[in-house]
Amino acid sequence: MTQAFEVNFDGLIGPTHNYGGMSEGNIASAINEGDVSKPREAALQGLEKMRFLLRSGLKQGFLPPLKRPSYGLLRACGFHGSPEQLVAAAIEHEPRIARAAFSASSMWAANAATVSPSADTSDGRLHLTVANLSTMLHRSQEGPETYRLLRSVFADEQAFRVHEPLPMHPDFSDEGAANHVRLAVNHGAQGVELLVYGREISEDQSDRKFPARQTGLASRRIAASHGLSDDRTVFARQSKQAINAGAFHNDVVCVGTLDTLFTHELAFEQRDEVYAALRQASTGLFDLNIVEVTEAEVPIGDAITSYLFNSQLLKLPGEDRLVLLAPMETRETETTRRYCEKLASSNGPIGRVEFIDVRQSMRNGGGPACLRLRVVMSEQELKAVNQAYLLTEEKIDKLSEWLEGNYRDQLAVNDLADPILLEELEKAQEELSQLIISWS
Ligand code: SUG
Repeated sequence: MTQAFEVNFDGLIGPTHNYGGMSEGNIASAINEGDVSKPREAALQGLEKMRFLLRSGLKQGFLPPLKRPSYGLLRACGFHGSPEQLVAAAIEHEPRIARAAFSASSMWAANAATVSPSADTSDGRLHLTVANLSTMLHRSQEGPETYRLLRSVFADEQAFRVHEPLPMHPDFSDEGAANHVRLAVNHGAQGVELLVYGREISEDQSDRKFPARQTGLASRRIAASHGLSDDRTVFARQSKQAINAGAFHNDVVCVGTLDTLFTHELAFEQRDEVYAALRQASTGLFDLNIVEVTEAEVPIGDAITSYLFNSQLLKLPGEDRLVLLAPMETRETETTRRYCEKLASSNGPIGRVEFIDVRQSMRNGGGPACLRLRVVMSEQELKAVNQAYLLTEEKIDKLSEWLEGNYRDQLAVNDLADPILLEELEKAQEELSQLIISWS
């Protein structure tokens, strides 16, 4: 069995981070619409999370922000003229489109792609399918750019296969790894992949308060194109109750790694069947631990506002039990704080909880787990990946210097109309490209 590592590629938070209120069904995004954001603080919080993981002995990568504003989106929506004219006209006539064009949403790298490690795929390559993110306008522009980016990060075709997004149609709505969990005895062993969806294509949606962003069809086509084994793959439906409470992605109510699934009891529509299917799929590979949090312990509403489950569940070198890297908000919500205390004093598979400050992202509904794309890689794959995107502390220092020199302290939605902002964004982009080139 080959040794493998879980590498977290975090989305570097871009200089246009703002509170656009763009995501229906994402309660934090709706509540904070129109607030003044703090792009510099947001990006520094993200970098400090990466530094924390690196210092904990894990391998850490990053994905640069996609270029914003997206003039392509504005042109496609019928605006024309110079960049300044495009932006000014969009802000005047269709502010929602303007906000979409400026969205820094690629920071939530868990939505970049679904990833299957080479130990699970029929051709022995590591497969990544870029998510089409078709449900939300501002996110639907990410796919083609993310595809180009992932092609350059995972360029070696002997080792990696990067798939284009599924067709841009509601039948194939796909939100990437936010609806995917991989379990295994150790990272290098064959695993069980759990693909979670919110609707089937022909279903009546009238009992839904919020959109279900992933279809069963999309999940099944991804599993097939990655060459996953039927016996080791489980498809599960998110519960309507969870979606209606604001769990717009499964990773808001569930996270798993190695032999442990940490989940809210209301995460899945047919909970008992899902657990039984996971136990069946893991037979002969590992003994599955399910750490289930009940509604009585943590009401689903608290799980969603605190983001208890949008934590990173990590195996740190030298520690026997798993560590849960949770957002600060989990410590500030009574029920989740109590639950974390209980977890730490129990002798279950999760031995410790650490809290991290990613408040700027949290206010848009993005916790620690949203900010990272997990890629399980063998030694050989680690050598084959584009080294520019693997971090060291020195690179983190450089990125933090770069953003200190380029990001605004504050950004109000009205500031998007400022033509000087466009010049600043061009300069920031150019300097970041130069840095990455110097690391290639
Ligand atoms: O898609 N928020 C993102 C948050 C994504 C969280 N990702 C995971 N759960 N893995 C979303 O809803 C809000 C942007 C705004 O309103 O400006 C936003 O897109």
